[in-house]
Amino acid sequence: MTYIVKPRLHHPTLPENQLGYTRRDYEGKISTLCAGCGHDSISAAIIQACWELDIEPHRVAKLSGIGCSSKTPDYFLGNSHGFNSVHGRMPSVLTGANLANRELIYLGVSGDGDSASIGIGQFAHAMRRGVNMLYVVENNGVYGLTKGQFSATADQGSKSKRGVVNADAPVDLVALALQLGATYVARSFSGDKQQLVPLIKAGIAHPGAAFIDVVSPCVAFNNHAGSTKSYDYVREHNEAVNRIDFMPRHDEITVSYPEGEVAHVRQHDGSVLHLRKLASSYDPTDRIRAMNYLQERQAQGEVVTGLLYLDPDPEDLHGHLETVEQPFNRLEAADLCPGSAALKKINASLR
Ligand SMILES: Cc1ncc(C[n+]2csc(CCOP(=O)(O)OP(=O)(O)O)c2C)c(N)n1
Ligand code: SF4
Ligand SMILES: [Mg+2]
Repeated sequence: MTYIVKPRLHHPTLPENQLGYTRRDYEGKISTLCAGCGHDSISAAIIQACWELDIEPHRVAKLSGIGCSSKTPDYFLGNSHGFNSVHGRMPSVLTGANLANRELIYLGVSGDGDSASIGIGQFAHAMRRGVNMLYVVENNGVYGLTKGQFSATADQGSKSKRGVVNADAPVDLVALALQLGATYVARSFSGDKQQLVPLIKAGIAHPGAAFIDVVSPCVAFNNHAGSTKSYDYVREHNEAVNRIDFMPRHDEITVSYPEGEVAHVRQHDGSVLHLRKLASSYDPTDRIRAMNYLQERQAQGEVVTGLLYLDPDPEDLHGHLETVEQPFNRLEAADLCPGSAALKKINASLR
């Protein structure tokens, strides 16, 4: 409950990361979500990933829209910058913040209602522009906060808690992100921390538009038989294409794997992803193949999880626009005003 203040004391032997912080230093307020909500597990995975990456909390900007999922940034990274925006508007606020200061790590948290309905236009443009961010959708197939109406990601034929059958075709945000040009695309499950934590770590390190769709059951309104976003359904139909181990640039790489089962992908910043292939023919650097694979497996009723696509050498929005390196708040008047001689030259070139 938000009115109960979290105790600041913790066990003196809690492990610390390289900055001397414990996991507790990456937590936020006490969650007000329903006990068992998948969203809380995603918050725990974000906390774990940031702690393991030795991220200084003040370097993170977490932004969200409206919904149970969009409330969660209050429950992690309590010492980071945060902005809870309007329903479906997180991507444009994040894009603006990123353009103003590229030095922060941008974490967008949204829901399936927030991103696939009211915010679908904003979602599309953030992906196509290559905004450097990790965008996480906590996907439960319903509008949890407003009591469980079907969202646009609910599968056709799936049943609501009251037995109503969804007649509409679903929006697949992973397929959209792939089509729109996102350079890191993954799907995971809130109940699979082993898979989710490295996916979040690699997504944060990715210098472009990274998107993770996390199936996250709503225990209050969408966890019954007939739902395709329940804990039981996802556990039974989860088809992982690979397992990731993420090695940040400064880590000594000591892990060894059996030959033929691992793909090593080096990212632009020097970090390395070790992908243990579970589906032997799967190549995560082939966008078209990823799109086909997704459709094929979905037609078989499978929920495909893992790292589905990665461009190891992406260009982000700042690269497209050739912006200056320095954040706006550090630019002086002299940097922003070219002077009358330069202005005259520009005007003359337009005559
Ligand atoms: C402009 C606007 N329209 C509608 C609403 C009502 N509303 C609040 S949250 C929400 C849906 C949230 O669903 P989702 O993003 O899936 O989040 P969840 O609660 O399922 O995590 C809606 C429709 C609103 N707050 N603002
Ligand atoms: S209503 Fe659903 S999404 Fe919202 S907190 Fe409860 S279980 Fe989670
Ligand atoms: Mg939802």
